[in-house]
Amino acid sequence: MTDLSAISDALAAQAIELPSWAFGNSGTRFRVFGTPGTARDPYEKVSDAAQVHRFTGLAPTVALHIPWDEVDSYADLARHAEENGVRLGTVNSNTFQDDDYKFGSLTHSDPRIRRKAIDHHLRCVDVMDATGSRDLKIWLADGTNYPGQDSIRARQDRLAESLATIYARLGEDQRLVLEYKFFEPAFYHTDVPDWGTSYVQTAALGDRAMVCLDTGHHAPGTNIEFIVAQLLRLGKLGSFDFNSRFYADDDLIVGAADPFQLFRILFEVIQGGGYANPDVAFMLDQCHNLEAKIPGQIRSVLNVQEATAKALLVDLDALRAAQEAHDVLAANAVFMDAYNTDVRGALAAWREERGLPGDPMAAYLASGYQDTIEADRVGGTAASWGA
Ligand code: LRH
Ligand code: MN
Ligand code: MN
Repeated sequence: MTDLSAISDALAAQAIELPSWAFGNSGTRFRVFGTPGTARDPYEKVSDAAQVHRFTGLAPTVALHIPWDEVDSYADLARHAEENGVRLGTVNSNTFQDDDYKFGSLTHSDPRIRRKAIDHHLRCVDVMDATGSRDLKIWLADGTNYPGQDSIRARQDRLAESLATIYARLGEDQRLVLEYKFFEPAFYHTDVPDWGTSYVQTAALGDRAMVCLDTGHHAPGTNIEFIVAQLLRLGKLGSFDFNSRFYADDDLIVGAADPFQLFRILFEVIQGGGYANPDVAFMLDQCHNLEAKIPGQIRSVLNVQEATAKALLVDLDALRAAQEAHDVLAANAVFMDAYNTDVRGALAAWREERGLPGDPMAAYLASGYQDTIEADRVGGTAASWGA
């Protein structure tokens, strides 16, 4: 069995934030299928997220999305989280499901709409104050569909102004992370399409504004680990939204489509000092359209843990020696040796040493929680992506 003793402390430091929306029903524009036992409100989403942490020890926080996770008292929701052994984390804003934002939100040419979008973000900061959350995560659907539709440049200027107003409202210990995405729902141009735009906009704000990298938000073939290395170099990598994709922004289980890419990303994170570093938040941004949601999230965090263990196992001395000698094949072999190591048995033993189940997935299925929620949650409407 692989010896994990040298990386044991590093593994113990791992913390992955879960998205509340992964516990609601979701789908494509063709159909949202129901799944038995799906959470009906933010309280049930948090309870379900807590199960993932209970069986893996990997997921101590839950991200909220406003207004999907609207509740009367966020302090009460935070209490509920703590009673369940987790905490509330990042607050995500949402300016993409309101008719007013048809032509933009923080970039809109009409000052009234822009103000409304800014006010939504200020409210999100109020929520953060109540929950003790550190990060406000902003992803904008803003953009245009046709060349000439609007001034690309004027929209950047308006975005800068709106972000500055939001940034000024943040507390000393709070941060703003700006997520980029190269397309969808806008198809000609997106106002924050790439890490460069996110970097430029957040650099203008200050040190507490960082970039959020969603692994599904790049053109096919993009070398994402290069972006990771660059942002860490610049001190601007604030957070990850992990998921995997075959085609577009598929939001599938992280490590499912391309486990090698996940390994390469985590290797750059570790080399760049971004691992176990409070400045870099590791979140999932996924949807479970077909599979059960809690096991789907358990699989996800275990995939991240497995890739992390492999990335931590790279023999750096051997790698550097091969690199210095420009021995291309030897360097690549050192890298691949770590990736090809089967760490599953060793990780199971590592978990058991810490009082966790060796096989979290089996332990969850045996716990009866899934049967209970399927039997109990029959009334009401299951929460869905967007409600
Ligand atoms: C946009 C996005 C963003 C949203 C989430 C639901 O595609 O990745 O992070 O908040 O999906
Ligand atoms: Mn995302
Ligand atoms: Mn996305």
